[in-house]
Amino acid sequence: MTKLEIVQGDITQQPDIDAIVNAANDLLEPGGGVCGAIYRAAGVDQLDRAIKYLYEDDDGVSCLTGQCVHTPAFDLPNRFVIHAVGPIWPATPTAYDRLDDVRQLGMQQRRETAQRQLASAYSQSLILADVLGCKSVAFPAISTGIYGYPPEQAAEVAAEAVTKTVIETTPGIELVRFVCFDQNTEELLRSALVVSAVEVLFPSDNTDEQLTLPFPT
Ligand code: AR6
Repeated sequence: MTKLEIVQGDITQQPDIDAIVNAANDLLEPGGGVCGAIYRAAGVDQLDRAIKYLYEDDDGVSCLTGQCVHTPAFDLPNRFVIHAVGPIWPATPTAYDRLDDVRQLGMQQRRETAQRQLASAYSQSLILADVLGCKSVAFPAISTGIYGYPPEQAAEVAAEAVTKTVIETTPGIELVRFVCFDQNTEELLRSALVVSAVEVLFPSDNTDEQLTLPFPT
């Protein structure tokens, strides 16, 4: 059984965790927020060199949104950094939308895509950590900073994706820690985890079945 923990703190200060997750960008470049903190703590030059050495091809370095790659953690006290690319929240119609009707998906569909990509960033990180033999993983609140994903919705997606993945796919992971930078994120995640745990353990599909079961006469 996997233990899920929520703490308030800094993702770079989790010495008892095997793999910490970076809220990366799709070019895997050093950035601000969590990404900047992780690069500084790991050592900017060595992390940057590792990324290029491991993942550069003729088109440069990139990682699809919703996917992840890993590097050593270098000067961080962890074994690995998993660089997961969360989605940018589609907030307002862009010039691109107005110009290109044919390829325009519509705001609702783009938000649904972002939701799937965010869930994937969490579940793929856990699957990769499991493949790497990690027993513990720490996540920041991916996409809720510079990428603008609304924190409440992001907490629901994170809670559901992690709960489902550890139960269905990566039971070998013993500890998942959500490291929240502020109290609001922590509270949102705490509520979302309670809801998703109940939903995963008692799926609503079964409720009707249970209610309509014939009673013995
Ligand atoms: N530890 C834990 N959480 C943190 C820390 C920290 N040290 N620092 C910030 N947060 P963000 P994103 C919280 O912007 O939205 C980067 O430039 C923060 O308060 O780091 O996925 C990348 O390179 C927020 O709740 O990630 C990308 O270009 C959450 O972590 C882009 O930003 C995520 O904020 C990714 O944006």
